[in-house]
Amino acid sequence: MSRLILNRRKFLIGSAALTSSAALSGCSQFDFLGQRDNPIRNAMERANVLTYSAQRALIGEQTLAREFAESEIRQGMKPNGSTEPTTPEYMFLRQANFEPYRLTIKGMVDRELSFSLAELRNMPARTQITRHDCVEGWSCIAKWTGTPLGPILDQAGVKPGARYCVYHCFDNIQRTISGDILYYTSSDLIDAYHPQTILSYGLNDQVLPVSNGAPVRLRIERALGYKQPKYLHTIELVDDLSPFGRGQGGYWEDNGYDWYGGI
Ligand SMILES: Nc1nc2c(c(=O)[nH]1)N[C@H]1C(S)=C(S)[C@@H](COP(=O)(O)O)O[C@H]1N2
Ligand SMILES: [Mo]
Repeated sequence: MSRLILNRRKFLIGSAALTSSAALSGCSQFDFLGQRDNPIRNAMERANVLTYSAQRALIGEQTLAREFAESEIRQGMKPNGSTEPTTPEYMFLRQANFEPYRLTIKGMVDRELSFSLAELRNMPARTQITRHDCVEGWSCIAKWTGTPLGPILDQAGVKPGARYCVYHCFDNIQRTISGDILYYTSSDLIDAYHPQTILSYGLNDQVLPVSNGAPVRLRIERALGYKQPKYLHTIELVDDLSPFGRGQGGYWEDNGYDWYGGI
């Protein structure tokens, strides 16, 4: 963990230094942008691709969240937040036993892809026993089974400028006079490609129940509970989180929770 933080920090210092020296040079100085071989221009161009490729460079350095033994599973996974979505789309899928469900990968990808539940279940699976920590102050150890997200993103072909995955969910977490607010959250690509990040369809050796996010919920094991989107239907690759919700990268993030939400 500390190694990763160090790397993230170095990475941030590096890019901040670049930004500030470019800023110091002042707007009127930006004529050099038209010159092909200007070193500052080259550095700025590299800063743009720093998004996907710099994140990829850190991926090898990732630490794993702690995994537990079967004997440490002491209780069922406590359902929290939405536990029974009532949107028409979700109710339709639920009564059809999720047969027509599709998970879509879209946005800054070379090809938009979608997968049925059967297709996801036929992909290589990973099972992990981990601890879920909710900011409300409780935690549960549970066994999650699903398909790793990284290879699926590779199939879609993440475009070089992409920086985040936005996770769109079916449930109306809040109803307001201007309409339903649907749950969403987001992560960087480091967390998306983390080896323990799985599209989970199994919980404690059973089919994932509706109360815990059926048919598919994402696990990002080094993040807090609100970064574990249930009722997931679309993963959108983007370079900017501001167009979604109130612009903070998630439903709870829009309500003041930290975006990174790391443990
Ligand atoms: N779609 C969706 N995902 C969600 C939530 C939610 O309300 N809707 N709540 C979050 C919070 S705060 C927690 S603690 C966990 C709860 O997951 P669980 O019901 O499996 O315990 O889901 C997270 N993901
Ligand atoms: Mo939570």
